[in-house]
Amino acid sequence: MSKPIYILNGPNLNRLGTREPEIYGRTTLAEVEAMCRAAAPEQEIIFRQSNREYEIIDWIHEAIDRGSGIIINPAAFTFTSMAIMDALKMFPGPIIELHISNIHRREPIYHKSYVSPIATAVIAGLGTKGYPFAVKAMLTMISKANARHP
Ligand code: CA2
Repeated sequence: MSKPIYILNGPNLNRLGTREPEIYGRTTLAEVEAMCRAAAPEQEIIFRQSNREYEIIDWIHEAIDRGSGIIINPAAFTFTSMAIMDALKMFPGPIIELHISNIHRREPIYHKSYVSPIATAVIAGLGTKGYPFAVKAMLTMISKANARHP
C-alpha cells in the first residue's frame, strides 16, 4: 500500500465558495475534497484545512514521517511564512504549490511566494479544477519516485 498524499489548505479556504466567486468560483472546499478523491480513488488522500500556521507546520511534519507527496495551497501564508517554507524544505518527496487564482495576474503583494522556490511544481489559475489536476500529476510523480526506489 502506497503512502498517503497530503493536501493542505491554508487560511480562509474553509470559506471557499461563499465570496469573490469571480476569482475563486462557487465550489466549496468539501466539493474540492470530493473532486480530489474522485481523481484518485485507489490512493489514500489526507485532505485538511487550517487557519493556524502552526497546525499546517505540524501536518507537514506528519507528512515528512508518513506521506508520499504534498499538495499545498498555503493561501495568504504563501506570502508571509518562512516557517512553512522551512518545514516544506525537510520533505523529501514531491511538493505541488497550488493556487486557485493566477497569483501573478493579481496585485504585486501576491507575486512573491516563499513556497515556489522549494516546490517541485506550481499550479495557479486553473480554478478549483487545479486540485484534481494536481492529484493526477502527483500520482505520476510518486510512481516515478517509486520506480527509482522500488
Ligand atoms: O488563489 C488561491 O488559491 C490563493 O492561494 C487564495 C488565497 C490568496 O491569499 C492567495 O493569493 C491565492 C486567499 C484565500 C481566501 O479564501 C477564500 C475564502 C472565501 C472565498 C474565496 C477565497
